[in-house]
Amino acid sequence: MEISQMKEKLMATLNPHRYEHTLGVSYTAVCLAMKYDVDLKKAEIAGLLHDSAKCIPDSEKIQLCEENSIEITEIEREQPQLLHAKLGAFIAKRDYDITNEEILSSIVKHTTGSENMTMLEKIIYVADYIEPGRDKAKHLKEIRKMAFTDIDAAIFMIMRDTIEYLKISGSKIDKLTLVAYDYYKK
Ligand code: DGI
Ligand code: FE
Ligand code: FE
Repeated sequence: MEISQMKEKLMATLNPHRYEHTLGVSYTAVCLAMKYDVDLKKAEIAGLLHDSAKCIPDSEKIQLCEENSIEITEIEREQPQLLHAKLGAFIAKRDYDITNEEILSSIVKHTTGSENMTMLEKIIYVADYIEPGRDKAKHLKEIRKMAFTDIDAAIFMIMRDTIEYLKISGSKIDKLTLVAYDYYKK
């Protein structure tokens, strides 16, 4: 599928705010891919599709997982919005004909991160946080700069600030998020 066709489809399934965010993540991912020698097209597509399931209502997210044998963890059942990562990969495959496993796994991991990420996974995780439309997170200026000098250090800062934010807002933290943080702390 052509990029332009993907964009049209996304525009029809996301709200305007989410669509703009998606474009921001896509071109930020391309910039990072230039810096870190990753295939530009894969970065562009993964950025475009990473939140493709974001605007599905929570009850439908659960239903879609159940119908398609996608495992739902305990925390995902409590916080169904977390499922948009796994479901994003499902939608990318089903509705956008994406079969490339590197792209699909970067979508699956974009919310919690994980240990030992591939460079494309790192790029999507970071681009999601630093794209120009973001303005609320702490330390954005430093993290944006760090993303282009030491991407692992940027990942550490993002995980640190995300966990702090989740603690302050009283949200449960996914084990994957904590395991990933432990890994990038070193
Ligand atoms: O989908 P986006 O908003 O672009 O970004 P995202 O996929 O990183 O999702 C962001 C939200 O996910 C943010 O409000 C923090 C939340 N999140 C990330 N890790 C965890 C989490 N929420 C919970 N409850 N537990 C986590 O471990
Ligand atoms: Fe997301
Ligand atoms: Fe996002």
